[in-house]
Amino acid sequence: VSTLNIGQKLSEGKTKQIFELVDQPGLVLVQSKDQITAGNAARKDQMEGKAAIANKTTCCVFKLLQESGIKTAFVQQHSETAFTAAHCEMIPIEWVCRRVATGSFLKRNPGVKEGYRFTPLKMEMFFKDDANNDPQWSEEQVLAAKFSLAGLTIGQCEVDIMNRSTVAIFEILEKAWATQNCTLVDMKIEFGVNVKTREIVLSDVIDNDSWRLWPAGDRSQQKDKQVYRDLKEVTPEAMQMVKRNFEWVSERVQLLLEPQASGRVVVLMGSTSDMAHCEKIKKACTSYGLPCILRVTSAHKGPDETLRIKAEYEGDGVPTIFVAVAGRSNGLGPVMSGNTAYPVINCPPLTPDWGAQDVWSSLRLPSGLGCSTILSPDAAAQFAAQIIGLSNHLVWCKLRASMLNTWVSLKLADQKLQACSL
Ligand SMILES: Nc1ncnc2c1ncn2[C@@H]1O[C@H](COP(=O)(O)OP(=O)(O)OP(=O)(O)O)[C@@H](O)[C@H]1O
Ligand SMILES: *[C@@H]1O[C@H](CO)[C@@H](O)[C@H](O)[C@H]1NC(C)=O
Ligand SMILES: *[C@@H]1O[C@H](CO)[C@@H](O)[C@H](O)[C@H]1NC(C)=O
Ligand SMILES: *[C@@H]1O[C@H](CO)[C@@H](O)[C@H](O)[C@H]1NC(C)=O
Ligand SMILES: CC(=O)N[C@H]1CO[C@H](CO)[C@@H](O)[C@@H]1O
Ligand SMILES: [Mg+2]
Repeated sequence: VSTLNIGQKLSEGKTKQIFELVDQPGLVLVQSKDQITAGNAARKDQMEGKAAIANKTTCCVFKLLQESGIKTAFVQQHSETAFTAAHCEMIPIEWVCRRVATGSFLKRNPGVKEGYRFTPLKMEMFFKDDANNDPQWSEEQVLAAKFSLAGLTIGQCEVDIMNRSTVAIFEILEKAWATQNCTLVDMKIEFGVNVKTREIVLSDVIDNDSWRLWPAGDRSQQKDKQVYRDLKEVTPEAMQMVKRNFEWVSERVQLLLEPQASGRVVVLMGSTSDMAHCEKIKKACTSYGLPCILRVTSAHKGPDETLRIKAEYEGDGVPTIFVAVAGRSNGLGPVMSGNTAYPVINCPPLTPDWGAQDVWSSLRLPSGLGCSTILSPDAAAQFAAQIIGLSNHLVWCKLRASMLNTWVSLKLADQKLQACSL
């Protein structure tokens, strides 16, 4: 535990305190309290160790999101019960995202049966207003409020970005929990405006208060705070059960950060003259957390070696994608494709002089071959990641976040262009 120079308390709520950090302008310390509340604090009990569990849950979840590429306020864990985060001005809206209908949704939408699955996900917004029990708001109401935080006015563009981000965050957590045979039923999150960068980032915390989790999709085994809300009477035994459920989650939340499946990309190049092209593939694979191995072999000049190298990677059971990099006539990819059940991607380094002719050696193939051809080294790596991502949630989460970030940059670029041309 490093020592922080803790400054004045900036705010305090029902579950946490926010402190300024004297030596780190722009950052705050988020300190959890050992208190569990429900029904807007109508019920309140101390639960020893709850803060530590909440902190661990938040830290693991934010780490998963951060490593995936989602922009969050989280910086790092500080102690058992605290973490440092970017100082944000909070947007007073709770974004709720649902996969399965349950809880308050059923009350507000009579007739809908519990267990109804939303595809696409159902989005709802609630204005954070304790005095009025957090009323549900429409998009138009959010826009009409014209919130201004850290110098940023919350308009259509900002609402769209939060909406899209909430969906991506839900899908990432849903995918991660699925590895533990757990259904993420619904989730609520909050966004803030980073006071330094004026960016909208996921803020506050994500812990048991924030979601419903049903192991094996079974509501009767739920492990979230609903168990506490549903208690008829708060007895020491009942609180022990709530705590055991919380501990069940905190044991598993760590597993969300661990890969559940292996995978690798093996780039075969016909000659080291294509090394720069191959290094680009490797760099892009690394950005998805995919191990990438470079080998030199020519299917024309050393077919025995090519097949021996192939056998090396078929022999240890690690799911492998071969990328063939061969200039002029690409014999490498098609020969590999005809002799392995693993996927093969041709990524020929085409040259301006003969490229238009050379590409046909990758495209026009004997029957029975299923190799694909992707010209851009980045795109070849992305396609390999998409295949591995079918069984590896950490890779899938990076792809999902990258798709969100691309969408957001386009949106912001358009907004900037419109502002300039006004
Ligand atoms: N990174 C951050 N920077 C600044 N403030 C933050 C940050 N993260 C959380 N906060 C704020 O800290 C305050 C205390 O949090 P807490 O969750 O305890 O409040 P609360 O009583 O639940 O009230 P609320 O209904 O606003 O959540 C909240 O106002 C929250 O928005
Ligand atoms: C809370 O944060 C600290 C900071 O490093 C971390 O080590 C700890 O595991 C977290 N919480 C719990 C419950 O352990
Ligand atoms: C969020 O996006 C979805 C899909 O585009 C849309 O149907 C919904 O109205 C949006 N909700 C809000 C609150 O912006
Ligand atoms: C999830 O369920 C499957 C099938 O029932 C089982 O094989 C697997 O071990 C379970 N995984 C976890 C993490 O519980
Ligand atoms: C706020 C909250 O209740 N968080 C819980 C989420 O999950 C962990 C797992 O044990 C609990 O300890 C937390 O208290
Ligand atoms: Mg709160």
